[in-house]
Amino acid sequence: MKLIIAIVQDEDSGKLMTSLMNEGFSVTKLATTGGFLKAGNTTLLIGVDMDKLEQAMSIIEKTCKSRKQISTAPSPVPNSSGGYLPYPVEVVVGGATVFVMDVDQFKKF
Ligand code: 2BA
Repeated sequence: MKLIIAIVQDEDSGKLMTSLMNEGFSVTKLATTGGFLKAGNTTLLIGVDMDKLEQAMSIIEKTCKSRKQISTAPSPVPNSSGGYLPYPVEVVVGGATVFVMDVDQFKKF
């Protein structure tokens, strides 16, 4: 068995959960925050049998779109008053960031 940890954008999470559950996958949704943008995103935990891994990955790939977001970064050089004013930067945020891990044991008590 494998555990898929998929970090996706909030906008994609509802559709992704529905698509996965329609195909019989069990999903747990966590409300998470990205370290760089410090904005909300969604992390899904999906436990899958080996033979269903590719199907789950393909649903994630098809459903999650990458988007551009504006963030701010501190200026690398000080301004005339010695401050470091933040300036806007454009970043492309996933698709999905996906980790696949081996599961040693899976039990429900
Ligand atoms: P955030 O950390 O908020 O990052 C949002 C987007 O900002 C990233 O999109 C990337 O395009 C950009 N970014 C991140 N760190 C950067 C940096 N040091 N300099 C410049 N740009 C940077 P994604 O790569 O698609 O990541 C989306 C979210 O997935 C991340 O949100 C984070 O929550 C998670 N993530 C990505 N890689 C990860 C990793 N190796 N481990 C854990 N979480 C990860």
